[in-house]
Amino acid sequence: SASKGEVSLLDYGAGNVRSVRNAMQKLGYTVKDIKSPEDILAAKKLVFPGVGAYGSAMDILRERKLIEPLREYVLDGTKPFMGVCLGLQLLFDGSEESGGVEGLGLIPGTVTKFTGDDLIVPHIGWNVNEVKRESYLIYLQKDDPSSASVSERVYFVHSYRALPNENNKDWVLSTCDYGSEPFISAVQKGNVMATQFHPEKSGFTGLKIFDQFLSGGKSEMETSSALPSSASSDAVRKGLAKRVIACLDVRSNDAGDLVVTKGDSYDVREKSEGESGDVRNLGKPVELAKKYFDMGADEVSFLNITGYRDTPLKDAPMIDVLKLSSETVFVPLTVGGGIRDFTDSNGKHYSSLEVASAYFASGADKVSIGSDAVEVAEKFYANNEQGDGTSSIETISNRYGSQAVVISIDPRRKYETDPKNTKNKCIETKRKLGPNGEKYCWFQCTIKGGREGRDIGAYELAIAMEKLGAGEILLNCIDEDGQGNGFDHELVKMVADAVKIPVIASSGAGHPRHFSEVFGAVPACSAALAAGIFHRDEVTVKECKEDMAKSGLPTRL
Ligand code: 1PR
Repeated sequence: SASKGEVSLLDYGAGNVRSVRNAMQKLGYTVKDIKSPEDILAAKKLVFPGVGAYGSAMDILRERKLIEPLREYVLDGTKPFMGVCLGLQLLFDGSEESGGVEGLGLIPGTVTKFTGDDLIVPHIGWNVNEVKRESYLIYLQKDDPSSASVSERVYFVHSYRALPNENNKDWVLSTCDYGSEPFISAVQKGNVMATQFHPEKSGFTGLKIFDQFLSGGKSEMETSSALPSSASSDAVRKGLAKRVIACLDVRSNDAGDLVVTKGDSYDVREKSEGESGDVRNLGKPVELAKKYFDMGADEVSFLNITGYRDTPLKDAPMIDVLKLSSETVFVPLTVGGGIRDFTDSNGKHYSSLEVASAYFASGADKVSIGSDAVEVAEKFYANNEQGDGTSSIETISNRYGSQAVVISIDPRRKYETDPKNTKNKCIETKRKLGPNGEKYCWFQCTIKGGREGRDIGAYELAIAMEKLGAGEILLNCIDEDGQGNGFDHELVKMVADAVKIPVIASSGAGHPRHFSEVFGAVPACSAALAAGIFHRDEVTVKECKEDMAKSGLPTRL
């Protein structure tokens, strides 16, 4: 079909901008890259997705002499401008991020870090906007002028935010409630618009916001399910939703094809006559990712489960899986497996930062680090609870932001007759006693997909990772993996109560009610992930969410 016209994209190379590009292309626009200061002033429509840290973004814009043309374009105001995330924050006077930095100075106010008692930061996930004034943007419109209306949920991921005040109130289009006070979630004045949330990660709702803005309010996309049904209770419709994540464990099978597989307690081979058989094949990664997006999954994760031994950059299939998936999946994508330093067979060294960068450039929003995190945590404790600045966690989070760094923990229950027998945090278990009736247990971290146990617990690892700059914990459990008996609430509670970053419960989902149960038992748990039940078509994402809504949990339906 004919192009709807040209959109210029300002990609300064600091993170996943591929998804924004893919969204424009999917909407029928031709994307032109900004290469020089002149390109900005020549643009007909300009999209500015900000990624990474505030200070380094300003540094790059300054080096490339883009600050003045950007200011001029926005101040002129005759052509459409759309900023996303940091692309909104940079419009303000400045930010306290990166030790206090000046911004573009186009909107009054300073961007500050979230505050609030026991608040989980980063603010990651699907939240609602409260719309402050009329807008032609149907997903951000005030349908009931007498009271503020709540829009459909959209995807946020950030630790800093701008607050509404007297001086910027004519800019504020919507706010979102999180932390001690509502923050600015969208601004608009004439042709200039910016969102703190990510339209390119907000499913069809987000695509429609882009489309409406870029076409001046004339989106041709289906708009029937515009606003959330007010039939569900406020508890379900409002606030940060508990996320449901679909996970794809990916590896090559014996024929060399990349397949989605699934283990029982991490054993992914079919059982045949006492011998281990073929690698279980549950489908193709790109197709399944699209299927889960269409089913309403809030995020999709790929774990390259042989990443500990394969060299990930040579392992081009994972890069291709991401590139292809990000063309059809408009929710966040995480990739894990093999995020660490390595030297290839030709003796060339790659840093974990380079490995992660290749994944971000291919469409990943977050990378997940497993084995390497355990070794980094051991060094952290040996070094007086300090990092040395060189680890994968520190380098990737410094460059791309903490929200881009997920720690995948693969713990296994270790039973003790006496908690004093281990230096690691031990609980008295009610879930399941040990093989000899032991009452106490801790959760031992493993590396290399559970093949090697280390003398550090999931609790200790999570605390170390938060201190080093990780933004989220993906908490697996080898004992429960593939068992279908529900999540290990004792483990999830122990870790979720220990850190202020979001924790994703994983391993053991066998029924829709298991999601409601873990969120009910552990209010600090932000998300829950499942693999087997979705791959085997036993349970749909929708069934999980309906059960959550019935239990009064904030849910993106
Ligand atoms: O150590 O940084 O290279 O990362 C390797 C990654 O691969 C880690 O995130 C590790 O969790 C994962 N991994 C390694 N071996 C396996 C395996 O299964 N043999 N899979 C593996 C981990 C666990 C979950 C699973 C849930 C839910 N899979 O992701 O999806 O347990 O399953 P369920 O709902 O069916 O119970 P590195």
